[in-house]
Amino acid sequence: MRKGLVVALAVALLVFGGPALADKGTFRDRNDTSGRLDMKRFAHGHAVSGAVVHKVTMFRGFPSRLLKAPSPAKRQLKPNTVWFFFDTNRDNRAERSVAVRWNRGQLRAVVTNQSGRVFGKAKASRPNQRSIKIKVKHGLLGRNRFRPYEWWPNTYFRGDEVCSRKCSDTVRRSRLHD
Ligand SMILES: [Ca+2]
Ligand SMILES: [Ca+2]
Repeated sequence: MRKGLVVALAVALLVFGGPALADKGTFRDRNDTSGRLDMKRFAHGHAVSGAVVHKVTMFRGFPSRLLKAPSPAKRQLKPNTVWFFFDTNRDNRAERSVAVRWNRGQLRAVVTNQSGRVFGKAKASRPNQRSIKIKVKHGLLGRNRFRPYEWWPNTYFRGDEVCSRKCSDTVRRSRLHD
C-alpha cells in the first residue's frame, strides 16, 4: 500500500513538473526612491494551479486608486504603474510585461510584449496595504510548459510635490524564477 502511494506521488511529481512548482524566493530592495511606490521587497512563487505568482511590497501603504490613469485633460501623462518584466529567453530583454493599474473601478493587470501587443490578463490583488500581487498563467509568458525565466519589477509614480515630474524605482538585477 505504502509503496503504491510512493509511486503515485512520483508520477504526480512528473506530471506536474516536479519540485520546480515549489520554487519561491524573497528579495529586498533599498529605501532609495521618493514617493509612494518605493519598493522594499519582492517575491515569486507558484499558485496551486501552477500559475506563477509575483509580489511587490512598498515601504509605505498606498490605495489601489493611486494607480489610476491621469484625468482626460492630462492624458498625455503616463499613469502610475507597478510593472513586472519577464525575460523568458534569458537575453536580458523582456519578452513580456505586466502593468498593474486602477481602471474602471478595479485593479487590472494586462500582459503585453514590448511593442504593446496584448496577450491577456493576469490577476491582480492586494494582500495588504503595502503589497501588490499578480498571478499569471505561464502560457501568457509565451510558454506551454513552465521553464525558468528572469524577472524584475519596476514602479512609476508621479503625483506629489517631490514626485511632480516622476519617481521610478527599479531593482539592480533580475531574479531567476525556476
Ligand atoms: Ca526601493
Ligand atoms: Ca529576453
